[in-house]
Amino acid sequence: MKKILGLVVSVMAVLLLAACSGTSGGAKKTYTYRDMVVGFIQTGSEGGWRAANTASFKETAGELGLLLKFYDAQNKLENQVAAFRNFIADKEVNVIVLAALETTGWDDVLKEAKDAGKIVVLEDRRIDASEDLYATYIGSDFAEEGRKSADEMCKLLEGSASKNVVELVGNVGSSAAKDRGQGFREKMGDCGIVITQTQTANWSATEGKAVMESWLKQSTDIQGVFAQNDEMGLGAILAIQEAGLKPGVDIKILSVDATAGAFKALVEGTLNVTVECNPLLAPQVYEAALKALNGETLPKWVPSQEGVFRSTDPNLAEVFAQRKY
Ligand code: GYE
Repeated sequence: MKKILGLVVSVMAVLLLAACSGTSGGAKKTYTYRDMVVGFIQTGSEGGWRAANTASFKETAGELGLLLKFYDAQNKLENQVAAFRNFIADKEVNVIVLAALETTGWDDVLKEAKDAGKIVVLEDRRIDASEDLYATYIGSDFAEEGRKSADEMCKLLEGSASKNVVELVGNVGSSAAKDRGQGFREKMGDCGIVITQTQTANWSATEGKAVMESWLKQSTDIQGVFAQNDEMGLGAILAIQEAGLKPGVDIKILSVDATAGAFKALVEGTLNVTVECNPLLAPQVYEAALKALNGETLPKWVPSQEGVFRSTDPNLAEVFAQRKY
């Protein structure tokens, strides 16, 4: 009798324990996209690349059936940090996606998000923070884009007696600007390129034109322009034309992104090269977030695959016609 009683008590204790631990023998919840509520903190709307990146997140959210709460920080870091904290406080949000304006200043909010049990995925821009504070980073190898840019500029300036290149920089705190500049400098020495001017034009066509105008007033002994994005390159092209010179001929122009504006300039011959930077990252980001929600450990960086497009490419018009952005 005592044995039976002891057995009954033991079984009840196990069931009680299981019930308290919430497992009660039931399977662990498996999340689907319909369970995902994503707080997305975008940089702003500074150009064609950014418009395509935003569209990717909005369109893919609709296709997958997840709820996207989109925030445009209007290129202000303080807005991004505030939005981050709002999404942490928002009980509905279980995933936070960040396109960081700057590489630094994220440790506090990332720790707060971790403590709140929120999944964080970095998209587009990498940051300087401990890897255990985010699930993964989905974005380009900007340093490789910089190295590709230098290699292509070397080809454009082959045979030129001088190889003076001016550099239009994105916003200086961003990983895209830092890494593209670093990559370009790693390889420019291979052919004797000298950077004679470098200045930020904040990813903007208007600022790119103004900066290029100021450089041309100082000297026209410029053989190449390395613009860290297409908008600034297109601005430089206008300034070169207004100075009575032929962009793409008198001065070689290379930019980064491969947006529609750049393809138009490639076809016209005013732009020589655009190095692709893929903005259509949402499918990879949402897939990574779902895996993280379901407890999977992810690689800390998933680089995008990207190409190079030149005004001399034989099938340029056909390629342009098939592109999404
Ligand atoms: O090159 C530029 C945008 O982070 C890769 O940001 C992105 C960059 C892109 O403003 O056009």
